[in-house]
Amino acid sequence: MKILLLTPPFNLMEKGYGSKRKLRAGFFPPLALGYLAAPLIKKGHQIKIIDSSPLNYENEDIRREVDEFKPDLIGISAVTASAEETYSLIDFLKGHYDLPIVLGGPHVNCFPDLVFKEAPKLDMIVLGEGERIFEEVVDYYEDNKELPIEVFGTRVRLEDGSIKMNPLAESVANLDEVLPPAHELYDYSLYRPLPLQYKKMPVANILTSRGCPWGRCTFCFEAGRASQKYRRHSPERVIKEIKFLIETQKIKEVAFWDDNFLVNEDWVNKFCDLLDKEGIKIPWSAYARVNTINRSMMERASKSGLWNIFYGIESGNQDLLDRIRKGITLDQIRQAIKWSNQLKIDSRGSIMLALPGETPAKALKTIEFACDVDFTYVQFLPTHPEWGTDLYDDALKSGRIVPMYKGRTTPTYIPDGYKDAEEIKKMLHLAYQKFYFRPKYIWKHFKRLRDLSKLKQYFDAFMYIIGVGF
Ligand code: B12
Repeated sequence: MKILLLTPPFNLMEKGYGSKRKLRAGFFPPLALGYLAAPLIKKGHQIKIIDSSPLNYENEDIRREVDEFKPDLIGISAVTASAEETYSLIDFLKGHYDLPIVLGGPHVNCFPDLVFKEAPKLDMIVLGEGERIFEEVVDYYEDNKELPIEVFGTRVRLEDGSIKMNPLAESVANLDEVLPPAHELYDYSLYRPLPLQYKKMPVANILTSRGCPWGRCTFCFEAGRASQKYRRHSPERVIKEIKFLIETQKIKEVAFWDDNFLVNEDWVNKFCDLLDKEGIKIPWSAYARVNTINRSMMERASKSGLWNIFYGIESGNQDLLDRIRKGITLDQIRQAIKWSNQLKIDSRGSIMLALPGETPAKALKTIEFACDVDFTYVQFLPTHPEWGTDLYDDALKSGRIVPMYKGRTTPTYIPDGYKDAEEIKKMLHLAYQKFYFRPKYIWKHFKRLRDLSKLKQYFDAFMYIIGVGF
């Protein structure tokens, strides 16, 4: 059977990152679609993946692809930020083709009731981990030429318009049973991380775990509607995937997108030992929490290629960190960045300005803290309370939501401590200026500029900062 898997058209740079500059960066292969494809390919189905954002596709471009590929079934993956585009795509496709459309992804998991209302022509949704459920749906459809109405983990629109809600499916207990994503379906030339967030191209994104071992931060879906049990692959399985990617896709770097990669020192040590044993010498980056790392783990990882760590810092005010249930202290942040700097591992801190309870004075304290702690890079973003998170409820209690979402750098929430969105915007600009235009900072980075390829990345990074910070 022919199955087309899609992400909807979405201007990631403008709507996602909020940059006014047209930078083709910050894209990664859609892992979810690759995971869904792998077991289907094994069964002999023909799968095509269309990742609309990096292709710059509109609905009409997708129509061209449908005409060419002639799928029997279409699967779409959506995040809440791309919900509008997803609904418009479903409408558009249903207007032109009599094809069943199945929707899955984080948006569906957060708002399963809403999607059927907002996309009146949608046939079916898949809740939770999709691999096994979608396989079952496809098997049934292949035999009967209609969508099944009783598969666990699905909800289906019936002929009378009502929705059949099936029980949820169990998620996979042993993650190693899940086949690696069908990397061969991605066009790796389309993908590129943000400037200065990679050393060598092409970069592959890999997940070694599902779920977040902390899972309590109020701003994150992992803490609420879309939370899932934490599970991790064996180090052996991850090494196998990296080797496959090096051999078949000529991958030169890996970006681990786990919510927290540097957790469980034994796992990390075993993984690094295996990298060394297999002679895999590629740079890699990862996300971490400042309270689960330690110096020996970082040192071991750095010896086997770790060069860049992304830390969720959020604020330089302890009371605000506690309010969002971040579970970290300012001392832990200082300590983590001190270790990173000692071990020459780049650090990127992500900071949320205008959290509930924040005042301009507290924001200045956060900016000062970021400069003082000496991260390699920092991104400052205005708090965007995602509907359905605990932060959203908290935000409503002490501030107001501005409904217009125009990208991550546009304030959508004004805490009581601020006059208006303009004041938050000015604070964001000030944050970028204060952090990036310090003579000490500029000199430090000037010294790092050793080759021309780095120069191009610095130029792109400069344009990106101008795009989001000015
Ligand atoms: C990597 C990543 C990115 C990367 C790359 C995205 C990509 N191409 O894969 C980048 C940096 C580009 C990114 C951008 C954004 N991201 Co992001 N991202 C992630 C991250 C860390 C991993 C995603 C992933 O690969 N998961 C692994 C797969 C296997 O899980 P999955 O996507 O849930 O898919 C499974 C099921 O949902 C289901 N499924 C999914 N799709 C479909 C489709 C069908 C047909 C079926 C049947 C089933 C199905 O089956 C899959 C396999 O089991 C997640 C957090 C996380 N840990 O999941 C956030 C996450 C998805 N991102 C999030 C957000 C908010 C964004 C941005 C809006 C941020 C921003 N303002 O820019 C943008 C939106 C861009 C976009 N249009 O996708 C939120 C989404 C919340 C929500 N309610 O929608 C998440 C959940 C983070 C969070 N905890 O809040 N992101």
